[in-house]
Amino acid sequence: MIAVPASPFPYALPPGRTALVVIDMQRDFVEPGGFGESLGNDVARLQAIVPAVARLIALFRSQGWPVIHTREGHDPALSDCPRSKRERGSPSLRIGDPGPMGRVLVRGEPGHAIVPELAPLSDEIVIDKPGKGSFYATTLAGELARLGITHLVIAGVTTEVCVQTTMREANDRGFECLLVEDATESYFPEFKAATLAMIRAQGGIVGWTAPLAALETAVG
Ligand code: C5J
Repeated sequence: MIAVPASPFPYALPPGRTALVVIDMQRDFVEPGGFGESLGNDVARLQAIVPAVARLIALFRSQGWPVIHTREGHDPALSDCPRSKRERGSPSLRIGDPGPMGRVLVRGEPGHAIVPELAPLSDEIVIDKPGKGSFYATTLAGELARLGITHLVIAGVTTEVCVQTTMREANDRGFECLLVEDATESYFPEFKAATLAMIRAQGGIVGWTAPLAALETAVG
């Protein structure tokens, strides 16, 4: 076990049973012209964490530990996109509409791709998900079982939406989860702060949080 200084208490990381899950670091959320911006958000905050996420991915690759990437999106016919999701609110572009990076949040379009700096290696697992949680309607649970994974280190965007939903889904399935504080981001700083606080409250009711440097030092 590797002891990682974390909140609310040290996180015991078992090498060989720990995977990194990088959530939705897609152009549609991180770059101008995509889904995130169509909802009225400033994507610059999310762009700023790309170097930290790259360091985290490099750490896992250097240890030979699994790196799993997720992508939120829908098939071109939008058959897996609930009407409620497409029609809610008044975005400048709706899911499936043509935008500067192709059809918004549709698989195979340029905007759906993971940003080039964090591109998955050919042998890394990529989970396509239609929802906010990474377990809903995906193969993630099966992949983790196949790999014998019990612990998840989590990064990506956005902290209070897909990251938190995934961490709660994982926690309910018995995974011990650590969220890397500076490798996750929200369009809303106050939502990020609140999410980190609620995850580690009540003795780590959803899991742990730690800065990237603490994990890097502990893993060595
Ligand atoms: C959102 C996500 N925020 N990846 N998706 O719609 O967090």
